[in-house]
Amino acid sequence: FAYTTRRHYASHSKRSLHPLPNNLSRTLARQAALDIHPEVLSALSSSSRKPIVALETAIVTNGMPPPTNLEIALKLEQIIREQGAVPATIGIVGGRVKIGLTREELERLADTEGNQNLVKVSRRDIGPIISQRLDGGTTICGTLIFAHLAGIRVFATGGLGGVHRGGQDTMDVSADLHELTRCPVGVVSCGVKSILDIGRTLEYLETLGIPVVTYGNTYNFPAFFCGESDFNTSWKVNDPRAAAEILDAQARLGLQNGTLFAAPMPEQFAAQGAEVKAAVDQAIRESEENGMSKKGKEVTPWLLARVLELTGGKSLENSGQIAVELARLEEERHEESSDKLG
Ligand code: PSU
Ligand code: MN
Repeated sequence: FAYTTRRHYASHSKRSLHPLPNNLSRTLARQAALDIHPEVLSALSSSSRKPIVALETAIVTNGMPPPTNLEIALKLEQIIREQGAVPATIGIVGGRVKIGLTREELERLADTEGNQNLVKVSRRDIGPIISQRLDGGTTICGTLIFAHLAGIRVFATGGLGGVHRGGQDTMDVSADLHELTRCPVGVVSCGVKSILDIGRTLEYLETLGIPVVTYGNTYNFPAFFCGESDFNTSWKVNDPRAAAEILDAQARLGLQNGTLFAAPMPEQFAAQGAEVKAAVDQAIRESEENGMSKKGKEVTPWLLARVLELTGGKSLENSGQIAVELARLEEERHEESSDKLG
């Protein structure tokens, strides 16, 4: 108990002196190939602490063609800001990890000139891409790692990677799933990528001990933007406060796993959702028939653009609101413990 109390004091005094969160000491931050954008650094610091939402860049470098990728990345940041949170778009530029990208850096990753070789960065790629000073977009796996390193606890994205169809034979299972066991970050999404085996992905998440929570008034796990799936989750929350409380409860126990929040598409889009589903099914059939067809590659960008159109960035709004509530909870807790100590 004495230890806990001492630690409590220590983290208190650190809070006022230290601009960086506990996951990265000052010394390490100086030595690492890592830059935190001034706006994000200020949002992380105790004096001006603000809610932050991490965003990935694999969808910018590898998911969508220019200039749509740049437009969408900027739009996502804007939606986060409108919710009163600070966006931290994470990527790798010239072999340096960037937590929060400048406009120029984002443009470089969006490759509007079309002359770059951009890496899709998962955990396995981090050492090589940094040492070879390349540019790359971080997947959900890669983004989780750096968000956690910086102490960012909410992350907005479209679709989580998972078990691919036929994955029981090919063993094609995204590293996104395992990363959620080591990064205590809330991932707010529309579900998993539309090309996956949803049932097996949910089984895998259960085995890994990742809470899967439907964000809405249903237990149904959304089929990305194709409406309902045939699967239910064990938990649902209906508002940002309830979502933040889940993250907070886990954090207070020091649990290291992340949480997946999956928000179904708003009801008024259900009909369009069915249309999209038919298109996805057709695209998947085609790509299955002729291997990874050109059409198959183009379908993701089209779908991503479409989901934004259909949902109006709903999942982004949700994540912004959860980050705001989480910051509020932390503040309340901070005041509570100050009262107790004082
Ligand atoms: N969702 C999409 N398109 C994508 C991705 C997600 O609709 O390109 C990206 C995300 O960055 C996700 C990654 O983390 O794909 C997973 O890729 P893999 O299955 O190779 O791990
Ligand atoms: Mn894979």
